[in-house]
Amino acid sequence: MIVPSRSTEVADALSDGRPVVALESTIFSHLGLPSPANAEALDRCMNVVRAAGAVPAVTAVLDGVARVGLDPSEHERILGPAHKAAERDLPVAVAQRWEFGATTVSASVALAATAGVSVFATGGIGGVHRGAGATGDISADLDALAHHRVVTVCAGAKAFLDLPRTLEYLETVGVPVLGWQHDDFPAFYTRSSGLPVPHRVESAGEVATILANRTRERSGVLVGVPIPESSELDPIELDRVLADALADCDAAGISGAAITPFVLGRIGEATDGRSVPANLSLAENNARVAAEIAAAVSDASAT
Ligand code: PSU
Ligand code: MN
Repeated sequence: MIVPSRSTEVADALSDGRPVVALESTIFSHLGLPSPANAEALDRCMNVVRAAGAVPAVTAVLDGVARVGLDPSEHERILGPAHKAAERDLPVAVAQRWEFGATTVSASVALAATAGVSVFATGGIGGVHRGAGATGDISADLDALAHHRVVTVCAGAKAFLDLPRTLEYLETVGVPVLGWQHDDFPAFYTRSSGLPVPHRVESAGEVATILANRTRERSGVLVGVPIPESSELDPIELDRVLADALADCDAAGISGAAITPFVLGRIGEATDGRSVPANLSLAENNARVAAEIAAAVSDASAT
């Protein structure tokens, strides 16, 4: 089995029972955000986790080694072009000594769980793609949420996915979906997808208790945190932008793992970059909530 290498800071925090928050590297690479916003996103997420008293642990594969927690001198390495690494790619990235494998949500929750980190923050998760009935394109993120003992904190998923089917899938595989002080599953740039979450939670303590009382040893919990109101984009404009981005994706014959980065890039262009500050704001906000949850998980394990 893969044994990720933990930074000294992360290993020390875990052995002392202090809170740790895993962060994925795909969003900070060129696959997730354009430069220099990606560097700002990384800084803001790291800082907000530390300000809340937790230790940030970025996941990545560097020079063929799966890592949980990077040294600040290595941050530069995750801000550029990357090879996308989902969970199934991790053993390949090790065997073939990938210089930089950018870990997606599925790879990050797998590495976090193996390293003993219980809480993970990201921007948005992957999900069931529109038209999956024909293409079968369902993100490996969903299966990973079901099979690793990690709380994933996200702003929902982008509306270019099939959100009703994404929620159905999570129900089928037994992942509790919790709305953070909110009744709807969030849709990334907008606070509400129009789809209710099965359960609303008000506090980090509740999430920690839910994690502690799962019925399956290896299974996760998903928390949907709506984007802060002041950063939300206009839902009507966004619908149009998403429809255009998906049409462009079809016309360009893009398929498989390349779909998500392509559509993300198109949304950035079509909103004149206004999607980027929204993305930074929600990523930072998710990292803050994740740090609160990590603190509650540590407190619960100490008692
Ligand atoms: N959604 C975003 N930004 C992202 C991703 C998703 O808004 O950067 C990335 C995440 O790393 C996620 C991955 O795990 O895309 C999902 O890709 P796919 O659909 O190929 O499973
Ligand atoms: Mn896919």
